[in-house]
Amino acid sequence: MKVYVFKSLPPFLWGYTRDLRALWTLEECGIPYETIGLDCGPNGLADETWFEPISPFKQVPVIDDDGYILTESGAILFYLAEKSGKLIPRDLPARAQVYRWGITSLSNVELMGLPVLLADLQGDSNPHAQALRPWHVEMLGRFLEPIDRMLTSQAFATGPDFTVADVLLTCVLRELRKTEILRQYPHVESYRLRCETRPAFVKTLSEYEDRLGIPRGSAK
Ligand SMILES: N[C@@H](CCC(=O)N[C@@H](CS)C(=O)NCC(=O)O)C(=O)O
Repeated sequence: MKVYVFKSLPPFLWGYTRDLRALWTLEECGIPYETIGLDCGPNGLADETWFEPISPFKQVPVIDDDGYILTESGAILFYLAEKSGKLIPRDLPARAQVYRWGITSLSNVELMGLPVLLADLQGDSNPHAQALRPWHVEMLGRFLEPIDRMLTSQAFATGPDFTVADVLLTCVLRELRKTEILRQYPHVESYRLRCETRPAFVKTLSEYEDRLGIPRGSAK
């Protein structure tokens, strides 16, 4: 398996990029892989025209499974879980819960969380994002409050077992890790930190930092 990832990034993106979730899942699933490293330029990957036939929007992550190419982090994670039979149960209703919480992570939590991150990264240079930030924070609460309650009685997103939905939810929550928001949802925050202690995540993050040539701990 080949996976397209970043090998250079500006500091403000360290630890936020979505290649991390694909790499973490590969580790959790025990799938051997090699990385193809891309440099993130001033326009991201927009100038990498050679990359367009592989990734239509010229974005990472992308996997190449013996010639089968797949983009979109959510699709990649479900594919890796299904392929390995790990991080996803066999039973259809239980499997559907994994899809449900993975999709919730992307389409509810990340949808409202990412604009908050972008507002913080762009600061005063983007007054429109600043103006909308409080609304995005409020909308996030609509999702994080019930998730916080849910995590008082179960360890992970779908119940007692860690699944690929937890990789997605944790990575999406990481986008908010330097904001004030997660402090308001203590069970969500302790869940995120607990998931990040998993050996596969620790290994992935260390290798991510080494690949970028940045100090250990700086993408945490
Ligand atoms: N919806 C896509 C988004 C992928 C995405 O935004 N990738 C970013 C890194 S996190 C990227 O490649 N940025 C470079 C660019 O857009 O030029 C996914 O989940 O995979």
